[in-house]
Amino acid sequence: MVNEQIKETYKLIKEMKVRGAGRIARTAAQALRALAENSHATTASELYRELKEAGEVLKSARPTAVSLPNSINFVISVAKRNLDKGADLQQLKTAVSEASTFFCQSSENAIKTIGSIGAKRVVDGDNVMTHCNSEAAISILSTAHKQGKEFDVIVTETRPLFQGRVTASILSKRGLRVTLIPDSAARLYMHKVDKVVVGADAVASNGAVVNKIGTSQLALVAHESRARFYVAAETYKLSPTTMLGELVEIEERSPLEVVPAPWLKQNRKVRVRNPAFDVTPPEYIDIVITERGVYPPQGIVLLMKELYPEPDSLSQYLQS
Ligand code: RI2
Repeated sequence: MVNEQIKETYKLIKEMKVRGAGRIARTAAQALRALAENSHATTASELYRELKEAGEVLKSARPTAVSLPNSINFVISVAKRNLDKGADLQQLKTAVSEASTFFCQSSENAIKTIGSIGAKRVVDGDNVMTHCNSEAAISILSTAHKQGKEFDVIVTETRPLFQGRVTASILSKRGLRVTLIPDSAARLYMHKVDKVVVGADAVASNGAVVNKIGTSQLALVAHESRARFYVAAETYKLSPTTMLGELVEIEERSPLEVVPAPWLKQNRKVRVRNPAFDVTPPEYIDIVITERGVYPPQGIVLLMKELYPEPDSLSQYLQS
């Protein structure tokens, strides 16, 4: 039985009270840390079993963002290594706590680094479009703004949960010039757009990017309009199991996020679908901006192989 805190974290992630691929990864790592610190386990093996069980529960909260299993696998792989080396209970607790802190700090640093790398691609006079709410994409735009670059940002509102409003509000409060548009207006505005910058929930080994629903439509329209299409993705968004042929599962959420309950009742025969993500093929992406540098989508597999040499075992991500 997993403890209350893990159940609470599961709920927060599932109900999207905590959302954004990077944020859910850090939240899961922190939950494992809290579990280790507060556990009543009497042996290291018992604690390890608790961590594994909690990890599986947390991973099941949302199926698409690969940052979630990557962060959990990282913390648990450190625990496993320590257990195998004969760590006692206290040593295991310390190792888990340090691994969690390390993951969270690396994540924050990655977002900053992506900001400074990506900001080089923003120039005075640009019109930059972004979609949904991505810390990595926001980092690029905010960094470019801090550097004194003068540009405009167009934010799509991102139905059904309107996370684009969150982005518009953050950027506007930071002093950027922001226009919010409905998703359906993207093509109308694309002719003035120079660059589109979006985040990622998962990057597959062929360079395809899974991100918030509507991203692939934007990419298609950007391609038609010859606007550049940039993806900002920390390396824990790379999906190692796609190298083994696994597909990224697209989360389908409740129809009640799309239409209210009374409407659904009155229109029982209408099937309402609510896929949370879509897949943008590599040919519509110019570059993937990671904290390890800028990659063409077709080259991302090289980085993936380096960071995840054993894709089907516990993640090697960030291990020294
Ligand atoms: P960062 C979000 O998913 C959006 O799809 C966003 O583009 C992506 O995670 C990456 O966000 P959701 O959790 O990690 O809102 O860059 O469904 O913040």
